[in-house]
Amino acid sequence: MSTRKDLRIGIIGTGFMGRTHSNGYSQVSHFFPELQYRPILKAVCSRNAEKVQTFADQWGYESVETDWRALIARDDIDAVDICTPNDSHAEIAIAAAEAGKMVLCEKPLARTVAEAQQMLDAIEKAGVANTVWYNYRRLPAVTLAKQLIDSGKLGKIFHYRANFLQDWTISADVPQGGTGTWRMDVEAAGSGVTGDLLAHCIDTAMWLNGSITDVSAVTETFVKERMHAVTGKVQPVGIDDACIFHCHFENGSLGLFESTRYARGHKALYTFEINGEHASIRWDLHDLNRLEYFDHRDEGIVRGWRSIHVTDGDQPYMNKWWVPGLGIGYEHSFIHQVADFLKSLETGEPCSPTFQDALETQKVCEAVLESAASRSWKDTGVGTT
Ligand code: SOE
Repeated sequence: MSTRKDLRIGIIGTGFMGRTHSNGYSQVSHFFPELQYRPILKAVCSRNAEKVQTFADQWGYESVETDWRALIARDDIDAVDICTPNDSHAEIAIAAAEAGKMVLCEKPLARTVAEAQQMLDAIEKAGVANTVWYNYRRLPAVTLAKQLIDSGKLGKIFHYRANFLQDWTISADVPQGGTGTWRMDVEAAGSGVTGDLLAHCIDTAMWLNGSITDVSAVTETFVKERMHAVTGKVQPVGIDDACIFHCHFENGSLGLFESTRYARGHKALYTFEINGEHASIRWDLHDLNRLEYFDHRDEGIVRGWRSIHVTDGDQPYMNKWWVPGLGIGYEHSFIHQVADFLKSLETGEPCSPTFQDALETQKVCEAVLESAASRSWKDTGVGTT
């Protein structure tokens, strides 16, 4: 007799993230067959009836809703997955938690710390399982970086450097608001590159290197007015187009972070480099299966940067895929997050990043924006000091 348990998913939002998550749910049981829980694509919700039906047909969802409240009210949904623009995360997550549903929320958790705190309070009150989709943690090379750091191979860490560069908003004709361009509208997104891109870098950084305690930032909005896709009016732009900050980590190391959507030629260049007393590591999303590693303790005549192709069965997640030497892609980070979430339901352990972890990232983002606005250093309130 099968001991398999169904986890009935209700997903809200059918954009880019709706697709990455749906792919994760669809693939996970094929590659992680040992997991007790199996996602069932029960319902998908979006306001446009025709589009949501097309999405359901394409991905195999059993049913559709056009009102997220109706989806949350259903008895046949165990977990609500929020893939909507940031301005609806808080309302949906709180309602879902109050209805006793597990909640998976796309990043960033919210627009502000205040919203994120309310979401965490609701989750904790309801005692429901939760996770936030900071997916890059679950690329094998990034997870290997975590293992190397935790094993002490780098020794004391001095520097953490990260960039996330894109170029899709340079044209002044890109509108703000509306489908596809809501990330340009401060009301919908909460912020610009800080919440959208630096939040990824901050999540990875605090996972790998501990709490960021204080920050000093500068932001710029290069195009000051844009047409709003919903109102049709030209309105002031409220988001940060570029953000650079430096910071202290609780472990004494220094951090330097840069993000922009105005770096012509870069579509999604996420890189980090960490320098420790004995060794350094660096990673680049454009070559996502590779981790570069330099160890000063290597014999002098062969000392140099090693280029580790993270595709071997004893490297993180890789025993689930193909054979050594064959790479995997961006989409696998989402499959791994679903797998880890399902595993957490078996073990009862939290699936990081939890709402609590994502609140800490939100605090750093907010301190970054406040620092830039006030041209002063800001404490993040994260960590123990
Ligand atoms: C923005 O363009 C974006 O799609 C982010 O919203 C994602 O979180 C990032 O992973 C890729 O870029």
